[in-house]
Amino acid sequence: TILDEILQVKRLEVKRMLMEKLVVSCETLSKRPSLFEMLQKSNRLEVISEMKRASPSKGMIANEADPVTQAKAYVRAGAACISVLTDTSFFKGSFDDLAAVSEAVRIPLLCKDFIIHEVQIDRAKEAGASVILLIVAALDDATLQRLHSYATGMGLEVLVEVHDAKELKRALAVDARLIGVNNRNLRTFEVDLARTEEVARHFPFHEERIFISESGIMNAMDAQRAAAAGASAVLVGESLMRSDSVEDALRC
Ligand code: IGP
Repeated sequence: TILDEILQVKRLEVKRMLMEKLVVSCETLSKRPSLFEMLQKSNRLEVISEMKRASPSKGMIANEADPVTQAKAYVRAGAACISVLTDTSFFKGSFDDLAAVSEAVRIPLLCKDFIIHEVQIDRAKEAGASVILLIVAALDDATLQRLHSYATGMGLEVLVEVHDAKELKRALAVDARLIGVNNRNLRTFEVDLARTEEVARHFPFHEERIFISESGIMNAMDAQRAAAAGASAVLVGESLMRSDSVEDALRC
């Protein structure tokens, strides 16, 4: 599957990263507000807006997009958080994109990648991210636990991505507080907003946890559907990248 293919490339990337020396001086990194706290306090549906040039399922989306221009437009339009894809092989993003956006905005910043090793978390932090993504489908329980603790231990927030109730259980087992349902199946690319409703049925809303709906949100109706299922935020890439006016797209 495409997920297996991506993970194979990631293992090579990690090998390369491990050979490069990296000094992360945490003190010099400016602190961003907490995404968790922000979403907990908010009483409206928030948007995590994504910088996404291309994807394996859609091919080219916005190849010429400038990450800084895009991120600034997202902030003006009221985004709660900016997500930057840092994968190069499949999504045409980079850690340089993340670093550039980091310089330009002060709001929470999500490093969107297929993280399988600590060295990628070091990179994310160095490039200015305050949140990282961990995909349950890409990790075994022990690795998920280890990477989750590693990231939180260095002051990063973690968005744990699930696709069904079984994966939700695994996310809860590592005590994930930010949990995202990916409406897109990373193995088949099938997108179905009913994933959000299905996982919501099993979500412990009474606990201090945040529920986020990711992918395939194309319009206000989709966003409302996610909100009705209990989502505090939606993670939106493609439809914002294709929109002529991000502000208009986010206003509704
Ligand atoms: C955004 P969309 O359909 O609005 O472009 O989706 C985001 O949810 C998607 O890019 C995504 C993703 C991921 C990408 C969700 N989880 C994991 C890469 C890896």
